[in-house]
Amino acid sequence: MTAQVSFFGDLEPLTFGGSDAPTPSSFRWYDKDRIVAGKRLEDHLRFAVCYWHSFCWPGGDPFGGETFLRPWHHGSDALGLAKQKADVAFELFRLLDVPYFTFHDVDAAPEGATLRESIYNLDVIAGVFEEKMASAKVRLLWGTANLFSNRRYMAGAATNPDPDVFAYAAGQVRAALETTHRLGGQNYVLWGGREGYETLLNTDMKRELDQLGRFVSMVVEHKHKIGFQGPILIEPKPKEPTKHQYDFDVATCYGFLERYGLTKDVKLNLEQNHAILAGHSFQHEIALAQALGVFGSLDINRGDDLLGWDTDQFAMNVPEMALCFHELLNGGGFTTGGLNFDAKIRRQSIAPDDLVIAHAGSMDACARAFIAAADMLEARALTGFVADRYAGWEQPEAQAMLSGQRSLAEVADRALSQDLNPQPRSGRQEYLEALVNRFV
Ligand code: XLS
Ligand code: NI
Ligand code: NI
Repeated sequence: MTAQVSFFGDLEPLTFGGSDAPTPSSFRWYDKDRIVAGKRLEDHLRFAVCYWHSFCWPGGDPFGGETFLRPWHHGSDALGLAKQKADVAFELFRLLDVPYFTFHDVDAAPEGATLRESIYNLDVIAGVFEEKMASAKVRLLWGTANLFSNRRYMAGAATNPDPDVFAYAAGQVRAALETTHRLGGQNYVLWGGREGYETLLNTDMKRELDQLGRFVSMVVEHKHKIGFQGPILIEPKPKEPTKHQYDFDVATCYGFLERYGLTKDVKLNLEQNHAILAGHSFQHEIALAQALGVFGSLDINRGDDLLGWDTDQFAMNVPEMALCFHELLNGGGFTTGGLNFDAKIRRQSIAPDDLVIAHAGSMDACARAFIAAADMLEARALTGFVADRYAGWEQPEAQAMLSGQRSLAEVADRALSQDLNPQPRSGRQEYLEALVNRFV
């Protein structure tokens, strides 16, 4: 038959086979129809396969070039190769039975010699996607534009000192947003890959932040103009490629969105490895984004404990993820977001089915972690303890302090008149850690 069948050999679509099922031909934990916390697992987890790491990255590192030798990376007919790549991509989506995928403009379609030509190419491939999606299950979780690889963006896209670069980026984003809309995308992502700086010796930071604020506002205005329903998502990352990224972490992004009046339309796409680079846990970033009302979606992957960069490995650590999913579920789970595998196989994983095994293994790990999280939540193992810990704040006098009905002097006077002498209580961390281990 076609190229896609021969690329993955004779693999059949994966199905749930139970915990003793042989890998990689079955899922052991990801039973998509299992009802967990009131919903099918598939509808909770909303897995997406990303285009860039799986089908575009050739397996290079700073010391060595391509290891994968994908057939669609070699040849001169750029659009033909992009179509071949789409065949393989949709074959992987089918084998994994995933509900979503994600892509950058330049992952899907070759960059042309001009902006106009690039937009034409994207349009052609969007047509190919549309045709494939008509008979496939897979839907688009989000689209995005790559505003960081081309050398024109070396000093930033929206934050570039040259306004023509800002305009060029607007050209790419308009096309990518409209393509995302055309394909029924649920969100649109802006990762500020080059929106940061290397040295203040050549940088006007205030000006660059204002440029970025205006750029994101323009994207929001355009989203409304074309009737795109989903949120715009920005993606925090503290460093790499630039030394100082303007979208450092959740707290920094929230400050940025507040300053430019964007919190209503823009939410956050959080990534595990980025959280670690920022000196946080993923769990912390999820909980904070939810607390601030800007939670959007997740890029699921894993950093390496010993390496200080964005290794983007497939997430496999069940106990760690269980705590993240506990936050996710406790905050109500996804609405338009999902779990996007912003993850790449290692450069020695050169067999075609390594792509299948990596995704399936991580889907299983996520499912297992999610089930543990749902059990923990149902038992109120952690939430019950936390509610008790703060129970004093439910008392009328405490509520009055919080709601602005008491001044500092009134509160202070009460502490004196009642001769308050509060006694510390144990935080019971080890008790709780041991409790978590009963579920994972
Ligand atoms: C890179 C980012 C990127 C975004 C999409 O570190 O994670 O892959 O998710 O541009
Ligand atoms: Ni990402
Ligand atoms: Ni990343």
